[in-house]
Amino acid sequence: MSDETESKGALSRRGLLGTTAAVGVGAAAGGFGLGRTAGITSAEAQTRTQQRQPARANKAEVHPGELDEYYVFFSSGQTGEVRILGLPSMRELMRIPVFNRCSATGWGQTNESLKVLTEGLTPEYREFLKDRGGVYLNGDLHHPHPSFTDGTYDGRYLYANDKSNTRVCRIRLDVMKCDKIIQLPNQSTVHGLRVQKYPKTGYVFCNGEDRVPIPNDGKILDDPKQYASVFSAVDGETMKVAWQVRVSGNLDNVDADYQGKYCFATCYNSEEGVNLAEMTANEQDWVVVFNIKRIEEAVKAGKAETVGGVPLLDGRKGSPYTRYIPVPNSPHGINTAPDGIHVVANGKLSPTVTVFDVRKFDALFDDKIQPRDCVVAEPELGLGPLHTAYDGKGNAFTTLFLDSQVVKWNIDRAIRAFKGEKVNPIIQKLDVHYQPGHNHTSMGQTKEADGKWLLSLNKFSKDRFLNVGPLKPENDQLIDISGDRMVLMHDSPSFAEPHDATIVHRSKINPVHVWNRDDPFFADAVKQAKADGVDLTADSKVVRDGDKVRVYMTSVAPAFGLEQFTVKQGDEVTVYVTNIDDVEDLSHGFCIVNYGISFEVAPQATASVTFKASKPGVYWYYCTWFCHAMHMEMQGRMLVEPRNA
Ligand code: RUQ
Ligand code: CUA
Repeated sequence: MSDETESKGALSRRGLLGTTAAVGVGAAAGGFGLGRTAGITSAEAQTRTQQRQPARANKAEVHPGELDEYYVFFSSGQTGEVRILGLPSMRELMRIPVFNRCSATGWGQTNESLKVLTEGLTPEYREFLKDRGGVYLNGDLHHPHPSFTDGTYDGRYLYANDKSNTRVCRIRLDVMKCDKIIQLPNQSTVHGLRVQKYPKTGYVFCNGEDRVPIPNDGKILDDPKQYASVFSAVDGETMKVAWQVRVSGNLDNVDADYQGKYCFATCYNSEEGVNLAEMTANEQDWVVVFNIKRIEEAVKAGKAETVGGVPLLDGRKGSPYTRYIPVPNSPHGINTAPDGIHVVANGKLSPTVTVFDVRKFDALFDDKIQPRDCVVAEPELGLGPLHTAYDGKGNAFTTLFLDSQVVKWNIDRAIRAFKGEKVNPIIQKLDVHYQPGHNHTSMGQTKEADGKWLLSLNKFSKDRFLNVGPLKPENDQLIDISGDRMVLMHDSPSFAEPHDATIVHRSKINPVHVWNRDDPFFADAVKQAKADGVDLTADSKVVRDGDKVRVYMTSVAPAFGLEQFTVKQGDEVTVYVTNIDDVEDLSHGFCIVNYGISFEVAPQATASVTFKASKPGVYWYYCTWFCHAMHMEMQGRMLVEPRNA
């Protein structure tokens, strides 16, 4: 028995279960059909046992000391960070804190990170957060996407969304740190996020998912007719909102073409309802296509309203800026093929995916054809299609959430079948474990798709790993797609919740080894030191400025520049630590015991924290990163004099 289910078998199994598209809707309402894997048949159990054996002598193995061929940028969902994995080893290489708080690096505590976390808040939410510490400490990071130049990755930035607090972040790929976070006005959540592929990024496209009143100030409450959802284009260089477009329905996922002319989003809830029954009442929803040039011209011509400080256009049905293409109810992922021509919208509640030809969009906007004329195929693939990836050889790989499978199918054959030819587009179905959401191919979102690897990001792991209690890891599976058949290579558990991932060839990414002293990331510290007459790379001293105290110290293994410093109770203290080691990987940390202060300082960086010395006494500080044989001795004392002394 092979380790895969043939398409024929899959169809008959679906027949056995009596499942149809209509049942898919019911399954969604009743727990999304999770019973399917709980009550597996013995044949399936046997298949699964076989899949526990290593599939092949092992191409996915990366031997000790060898480097991976690809970087994978993983989202972490409600953890709020970005993770970097190596592929094919699936080793986790690094975590980049973004919307979360990080105990190791001091993200959310250092002045450098607080600046990133606060400077892009909208005024109304800056006010709202005042009595909550001034900063959000949670995020829900779904979609990490690197910047493009001319249809492929250029190694400059990675952008991602925060669904929970309606933010967009940018990570600098030279230092692997987040340098910008902005919150989008007029919008509730950012769900889908993709970037402009041509000529470059350019725009970062951000889907507002929920419909809310604009402005959302309490004047309109339980009157959903007056709610709207909004699509935003953020300038990826300045990280400012370039424009927004109000749409009909809720936006889900988004992608862009390879010409720089159009972007398109799946849209559910064309009913504009506020509960599940209302949202799924219609047979059809839409893909909304945005005409970038028309929007830019309208904004330039002053046709946009300024709302919340940004230009907002009305792109609801019937507007010149958008077209709405009907697709089966509640589509989810939308993915542009590396051929630059085809775009696949994934059916979710429908067993089909809908294939568009972007070359028809000019005629669509000129009203020469009808919206559905842009559809060139609509193959039925299986239950719960969510996302599609490509091998660059004309094949597509679609996750089937309800069937717990990945289906490989051929785009050209799907187009021929749509025209009436008797040809089956489905090439192979492979069981995955279990309930896949996103999937990703190596370089598959660029015109340089190389057809080597596929990742299936599965929402459930169930029995695939040692039991760790009621909360389970997810299961990210590595699949070899270089041959005709997909072959499962590796199971990789992950913590909440890698929604999405981008696989980037290592030749595209070139991070620095140690910080550059001119880096803008800590430019504020350099400026303040200069004003205080301090050379950060040489001096360690305390500067008093009223009840503000600035403590400057170097760190070089195994000693801080100051063995002790003294402040007064009630002082506002800022400690600046500069790591003057320039040896690769020689990081230090700075932690003040019982003061809740801790942060990382990598080679040649400066990092700082500001706090109130509210409690008198002796407080040791120590280095948190094991830097030297005498690392334990790398410490000192903060002496806080009582105020009345
Ligand atoms: S969505 S599992 Cu947040 Cu990317 Cu489809
Ligand atoms: Cu410096 Cu440990």
